[in-house]
Amino acid sequence: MKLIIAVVQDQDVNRLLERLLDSGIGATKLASTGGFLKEGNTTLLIGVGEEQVDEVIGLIKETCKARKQLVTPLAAVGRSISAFIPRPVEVPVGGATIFVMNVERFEKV
Ligand code: 2BA
Repeated sequence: MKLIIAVVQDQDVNRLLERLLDSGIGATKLASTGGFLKEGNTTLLIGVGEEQVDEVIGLIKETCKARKQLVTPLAAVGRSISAFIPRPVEVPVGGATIFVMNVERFEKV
């Protein structure tokens, strides 16, 4: 068995959960915060058999879009404003950040 950990944008998560449910795949949704932007995103825990990993990654690719988000550089690194006025810059975010891990043991009791 594998555990897929997928960090996705909030805007995509409901459609992705619907697609997973339609395919009979269970998921747990956790509220999370990106370390760089310090904004909300969503982390899904998805436990599947090894043969379903590619199907899940395919659904994530179809559902989760890359977007651009504005970030003010000094705010992001937490330094005080001194010599210049910070200008927001665009950073690309997503579609999704995906980790696939081996599950040593799985039980529902
Ligand atoms: P954040 O950490 O808020 O990052 C949002 C986006 O900001 C990133 O999009 C990336 O394009 C940019 N970014 C991140 N760190 C940067 C840096 N040091 N310099 C310049 N730009 C930077 P994604 O790469 O698509 O990541 C989206 C979210 O996925 C991240 O939100 C974070 O929550 C998660 N993530 C990404 N890589 C990860 C990793 N190696 N481990 C755990 N979570 C990760």
